[in-house]
Order: sequence, then C-alpha cells, then structure tokens
Amino acid sequence: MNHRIYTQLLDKKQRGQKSFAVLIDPDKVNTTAIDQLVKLSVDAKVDYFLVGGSLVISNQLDEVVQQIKATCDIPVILFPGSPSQVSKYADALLYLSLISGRNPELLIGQHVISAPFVKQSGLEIISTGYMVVDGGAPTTVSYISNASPLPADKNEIAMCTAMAGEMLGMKVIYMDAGSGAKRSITESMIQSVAQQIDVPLIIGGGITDPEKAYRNCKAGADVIVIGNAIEKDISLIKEMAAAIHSIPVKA
Ligand code: 1GP
Repeated sequence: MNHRIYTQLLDKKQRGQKSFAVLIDPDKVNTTAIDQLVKLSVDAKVDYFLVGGSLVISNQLDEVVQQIKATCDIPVILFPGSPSQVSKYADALLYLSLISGRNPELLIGQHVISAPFVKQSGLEIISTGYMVVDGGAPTTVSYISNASPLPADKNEIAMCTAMAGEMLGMKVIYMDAGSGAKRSITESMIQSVAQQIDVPLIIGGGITDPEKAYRNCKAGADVIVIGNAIEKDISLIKEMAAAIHSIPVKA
C-alpha cells in the first residue's frame, strides 16, 4: 500500500500548511456540475476532494470519481458513509471508526465485514478516528450512525476521545458537526483537541463562511471540509480557499 496522501498530510502539518477539502456527495451531482466544480477548484487551488455521503443512494460513485480524476490532479479521498462506498479509482480512503459513539458496528463491526473488499481495492487506507460533535440538528450522520454525538460544549470529552484515538493508532482525527450542521465545532474545542494530538486534524460540518474557516485553522485544524455551503453557492470555493491558504506556512 502506498502512503502518498498521508505523507503529504503529515508534511503539510509539520509546515503549518492548511488544506481545503471540497466534499462531493455523489447523490447530488451530475456531469455538468462536476465539471464546473472541478474547474473552480483547480483555479482556487483546492487541496483535496472528499467524495462520499452518509446515504449514497445512486450507484454512480465510480463514475463521479473517474470523471474528477480524468479532469484534474486534485487527489480524491473517499469519505464513505457505508462499507459499500469504495471506488478503486480514488487515491485514498478514510477508514472511519466512529470513536465518539458507542455503536460497535461503526467502531469495528462493519470494518470486519468489509476488510477483504477494502484491501482488494488497492487504495491507500487512512485509519481515521471519526468524532461526530453535536451541531444543533439531527443530521444524517447522527441518525444513520445511531450514536449520540459528542456534546458541543464538552471539550474535555473531545480531547480525551481524540487522544485515545491517536494512541490506538489512528492516523488522523476527523471532528464533524455533520453535514449542514446549525452550529459548527467551536474554536475552543478545536484548540483543546489540537493541543493534545500530533496527527492531522480534519474539521467539517456547518462551515459556511471564510472567516469561520480561517478561525478554525488558527485554532488548530489542518484540513477544512466544506460541502453544503458550496452546494448552495459554488462561488464560495474561491473565498474559502483564499482564507484557508492565507495562514502563513513555516519556512
Ligand atoms: C460533513 O464535514 C462534512 O460530513 C461537511 O459538512 O456539508 O456542512 O459543509 P457541510
């Protein structure tokens, strides 16, 4: 297995270089929309595409990934909502264990069932401690996961969960307020977690303005994921990228 994407994430973290990932839900795009999204993303120097959704109904994951790969060099990372969301055409896969929940199926059960299939894909697998934080609305992810989200004001729980994830060997921590969250994750929670872990920290859910994305990076996020806000206004890609990339990189 290659470690290209992960090595790049670590390298960027070391230099304090922040990344912007655009989330694409394969259920919500068509060929024209993907072309437009890719063009704007290339122009804005988007770092990654995250492809997936909690509820992929359509069967077009392979097609979506292939179309992106055929038109640009931006790495495509799968963000699967279920074990069936695997496409060998992507660059890597976030192998998510829902460490904020206590549903054994999403901690390890589904992984056991899908392991041979995931391995066979040949994808770069990035073990991910996935933490769903209460975003003020029951989002698809919290419903599907059937696990209570981590309370938004309990920084200590978030901190200890992330530390445990890292010590268990997870390569990244992804804190998610859920797609379309009313409240994104607070800067104080991001800061508490970032101070305690060395692995890259991905933050997403309900980020709608560039200022918020910038503040999240300042608080310690290494990768900012945005889906909903861009679905609503595609021109936001440019502003979001500019805000995230404005954080100075260490020499
Ligand atoms: C959801 O973190 C992602 O899993 C992104 O959330 O769609 O609210 O940007 P939004």
